[in-house]
Amino acid sequence: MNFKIVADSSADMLSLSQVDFTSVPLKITVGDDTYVDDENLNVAEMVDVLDRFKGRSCTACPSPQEWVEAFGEADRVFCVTITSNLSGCCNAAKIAARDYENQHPGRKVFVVDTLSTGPEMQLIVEKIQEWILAGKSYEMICVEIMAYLSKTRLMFVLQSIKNLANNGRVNPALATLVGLLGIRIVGRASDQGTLQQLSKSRGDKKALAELLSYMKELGYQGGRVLIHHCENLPCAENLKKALEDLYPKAQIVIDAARGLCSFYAEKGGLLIGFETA
Ligand code: X90
Repeated sequence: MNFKIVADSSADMLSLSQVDFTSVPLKITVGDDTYVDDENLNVAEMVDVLDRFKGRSCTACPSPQEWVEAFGEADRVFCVTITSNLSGCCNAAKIAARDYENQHPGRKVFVVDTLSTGPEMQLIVEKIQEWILAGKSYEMICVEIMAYLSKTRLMFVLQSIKNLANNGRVNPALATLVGLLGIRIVGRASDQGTLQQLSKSRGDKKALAELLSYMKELGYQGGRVLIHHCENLPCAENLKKALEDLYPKAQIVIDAARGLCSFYAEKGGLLIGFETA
């Protein structure tokens, strides 16, 4: 029985070390150019172009066909998607799963709607890998994924929500904050998988303090943390240091966001996925 993990590119993962893995890219259209969010994308260059671009830009999720191709020849697939409340990804994956199972009787696909994105998706993918390596059954892993998901959270600190607002991904009240210089929006993925603003702060220092106190409030007690940043390594490192001071045993990993998350989180944005107790 061979296992495979497939995730859309909003997980910010290009590969996985020990289990068969494929990232299925979303696409980002900026004026007449379309960027495919795969290993060939130069994220820094795209972010730079976006920074200067004044016209319309948007994103698109993979088609069911693209998902099916990624499932390959696996007997058991764990398919991890971005929140179904902000993207058609999960819906396309569910159609793909049904087609795949019909075309290959006996094979199975478990679609996980993470109601989140970025580093929280990565936490889940890595956990599934751990369980596969530990020899757990497909059925067992399906059950455990849902339990694990209820213990992980996603928070974010954004300097701009222009792209989220222009693409109708935040509520209009939040969208009015667009472009306020020096303002940081601290928020979380809500239980419905939408953006929920928790506070507005002026400057990075205050935003990080807010973030830390909300992490605690949401149940963080020193578990695993993944920080994905869009061109903002200094801020990610400050957060890592602050967390290590408070939780010396915490396992914290920093990584750069790939295309989709960089498009929406924008320059300076941080996404933080973490485990609660
Ligand atoms: O289908 C598509 O075109 C993709 C649309 C994705 C829209 C939202 C992406 C958000 C990326 C921004 C901050 C974190 C938000 C967390 C909410 C669950 C990252």
